[in-house]
Amino acid sequence: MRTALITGITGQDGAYLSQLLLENGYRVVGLLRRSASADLMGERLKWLGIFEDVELVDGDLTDLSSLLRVMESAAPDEVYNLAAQSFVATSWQQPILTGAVTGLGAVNVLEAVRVVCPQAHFYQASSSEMFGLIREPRQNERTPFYPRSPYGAAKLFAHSMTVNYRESFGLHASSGILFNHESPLRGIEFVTRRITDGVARIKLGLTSELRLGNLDAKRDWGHARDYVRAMWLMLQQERPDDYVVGAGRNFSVRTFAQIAFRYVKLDYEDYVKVSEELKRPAEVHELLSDATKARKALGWEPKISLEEMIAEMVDADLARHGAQPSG
Ligand code: NDP
Ligand code: GDR
Repeated sequence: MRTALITGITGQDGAYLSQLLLENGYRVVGLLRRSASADLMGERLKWLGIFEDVELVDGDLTDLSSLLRVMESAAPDEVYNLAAQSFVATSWQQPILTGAVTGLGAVNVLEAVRVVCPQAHFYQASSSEMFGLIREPRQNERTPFYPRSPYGAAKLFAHSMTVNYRESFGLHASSGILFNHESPLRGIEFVTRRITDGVARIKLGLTSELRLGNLDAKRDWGHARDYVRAMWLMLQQERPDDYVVGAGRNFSVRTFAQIAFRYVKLDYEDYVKVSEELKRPAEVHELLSDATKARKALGWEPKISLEEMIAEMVDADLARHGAQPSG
């Protein structure tokens, strides 16, 4: 039985990746940071019905000693570094924490792998936010980076260190440069969940408006369930490498809202209000992937359409607020 260690197991991707690995017969060990609200942890794993099937071990990305200990006890064949301060807007308010967790934290994991289990295959959760102010209309592995937030800059540092550990120490270290991926398990602060939760509340008469920031930003959105499969495929390759993963088409926040409201037979223009304070100090206006390499080398294809994903997310939010699915 192969063992996978996942940092960030309690997040959106950690939950779906755990499910995929369990289905493939893995022993799944996840890093859990200490919380005073321990009883509230693991909600996403519970939602997927796999909470009892994973092993959770204490540790924090900023504490190298805890990572060394966890590597020794878990003895992983594969390590997926998904933990991060992952909300871009917060990274301007907490730039030092974001650097410590999202940037240096990745180096702590790389160090622990190098010292304890150098044969393990390592995955770094890199991000399309590293492209920031885009240098090419479609971004692939050769597109220059231009991060626009402390988050993007921290991810670029972690990404560069992953390449460096591969080239300096021969680690089987790969990076997935993933474009936005969403699901019913997306954190409530991200724009897609904010919209689908708002749609559900409005439909049920719990509120009468939805406040959003920049409606013109465009993102290349996919479903997390599709994207964690790409992570796993990368670690099954003989040689480590970097891959862009995205659907290859983008939509504006406005269009996402339009589709979500239309799904419950409402018009977004009647409910969406723009709040200046939800706009960012520096915006990533648009992102669009060229995932040719992942398609060819990994045989990866996304299977879930944007419309299917939005329907699933709205239905899940309606159910969370106590209603029946509408579709
Ligand atoms: P989430 O924000 O849902 O999950 C982040 C995870 O990191 C949580 O499990 C969180 O734990 C954990 N974490 C945060 N700080 C620490 C710490 N100091 N020590 C240990 N664990 C910590 O992110 P996603 O699942 O959406 O994303 C997974 C990764 O992929 C992230 O690195 C993200 O930046 C990156 N990424 C995401 C994309 C997306 O569209 N979703 C696209 C590209 C990259 P807790 O539950 O305790 O808060
Ligand atoms: P992003 O995701 O910053 O792309 O990072 P987010 O959903 O937060 O924003 C996407 C775009 O929508 C605009 N926007 C709003 N965003 C939020 N959160 N709330 C709003 O009300 C709102 N209105 C408009 C934003 O300005 C932005 O342009 C996500 C995270 O998962 C990162 O961790 C990951 O690396 C990248 O995706 C790829």
